[in-house]
Amino acid sequence: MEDLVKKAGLGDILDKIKDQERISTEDGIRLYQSPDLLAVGYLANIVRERLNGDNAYFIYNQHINYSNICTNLCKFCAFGKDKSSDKAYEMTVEDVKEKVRERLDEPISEIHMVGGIHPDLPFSYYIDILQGIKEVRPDVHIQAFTCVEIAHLAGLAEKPVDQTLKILMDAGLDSIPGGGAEVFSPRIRELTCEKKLSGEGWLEVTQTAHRLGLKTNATMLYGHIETIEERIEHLDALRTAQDETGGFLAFIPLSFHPKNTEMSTLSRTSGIDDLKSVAVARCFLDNFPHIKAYWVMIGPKMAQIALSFGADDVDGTVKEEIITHMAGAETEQAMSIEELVRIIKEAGRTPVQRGTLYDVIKTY
Ligand code: V47
Repeated sequence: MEDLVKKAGLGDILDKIKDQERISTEDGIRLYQSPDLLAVGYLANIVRERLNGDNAYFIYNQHINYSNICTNLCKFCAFGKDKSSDKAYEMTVEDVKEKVRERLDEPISEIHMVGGIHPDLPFSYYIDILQGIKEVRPDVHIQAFTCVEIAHLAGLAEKPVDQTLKILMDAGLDSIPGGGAEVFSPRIRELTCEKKLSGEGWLEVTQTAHRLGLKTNATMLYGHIETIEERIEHLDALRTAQDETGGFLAFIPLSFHPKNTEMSTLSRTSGIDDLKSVAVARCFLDNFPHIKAYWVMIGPKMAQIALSFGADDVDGTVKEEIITHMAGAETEQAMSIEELVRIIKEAGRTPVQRGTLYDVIKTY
C-alpha cells in the first residue's frame, strides 16, 4: 500500500502522517484532489487505527425535533418551514415528554434534540423541554440545540452566551450537537443561508461551551456549491478552535441531500466524495478524537466502508430522523443494535456501544 501512496504522489504526506506531523492546508487540498481514493483512505486509516484501534462506536439514541418552524429558511434545508406553512409544526412541552415516555422501555442513553429558529417560542419553553425530558428520563444524556439555536436563545434570554449556557446546563443540557456549522465561508453563507449565524459566531458559541466544560460536535455540509478550498478552510478553522479549547468530540461530514430544497437541481453526493470527506477529515483533524460516518445520510453500506477510510463511529439507532428524510434520504428511519453490530463486524471492526462522551457501555 505504501507504494500505491507514493505512486499517487502522496509520499510526503505519508511521511508526515507516520511521523505524527500535522498536515498543511495545501496537503488537505491535495488529498481531496487526488484521484486515488484508496491511497487517501490508507492514510486516513493509519490515523484512525492510531487513535481508535479497531473500535467502531455506536449509540442507542433518540432524535426529537421539537419544531420545524424557522426564520432562517436556508436554501439547502427541506426541514425548516415558515410559520404560515401547512407543514409547520411545534410540539408542546407535554408532546416532547410523551415522545420520551413512549420509549422508556428501550435502553436509550442519549436524546438528540434540535429544531429551527422559532420566531416566538419564549426562552422558558427551552428550559421546560429540557427539564421535562429529565423528569421523564432522569439518567438520559441530552445533546441538544445547535450553536445557531444557542445564539438565538441567548438573544431571547437577553444574556451573554456563557450565562445562557449555564442556565441551560442547570435545566439538563449535557452537550451540544454539531449542526448549523454548514460551511463557514462567508461566500457560501451569503449564497445559501444569509440569515444564519456566521461561521465566526458558530465557533464563538462552541468555544464558549468548551470553556464551560460542555463537549460539542462539529459538522460540515458538503456537496453543494462549496469549493474544495472552502472545505479545507472550514476544517482548518475547526482544527484551530480545537487546539484552543479542546472540547470537540466528533466531526461529522454531512452529505447534501437536494430533494425538496431550493437547491433541488443539484445532484446527490457521490460515494467517492462521501469517502473522501471522511478520509480527508481524519487526516486533517488530527486533534479530533472521533470521525463519524452518519449512516442516515450516506447509507449503512457506505458507513460500513467508511470504517476503513477514517471513520470510527456510525452514529446510532436514531429513529424518527426528519431533517435528512425531508430532503429525500432513502435510508431507513432507524437501525437496531443487532443491525449496527452486524454491519460493524462485517467491516472487520469491533462494535462498541458508547455513551455520548464515548464511555464504553458494551463491547460486542
Ligand atoms: O445543521 C440540513 C444539515 C444538520 C440538509 O452532532 C442537511 O452528532 C443534508 O447536525 N442535506 C442537522 N444535510 C443534523 C446534524 C447532526 C446529525 C447527526 C449527528 C450530529 C451530531 C449532528 O443537517 C443541519 C444542516 O447542516 N442539513 N439540510 C440537507 N438537505
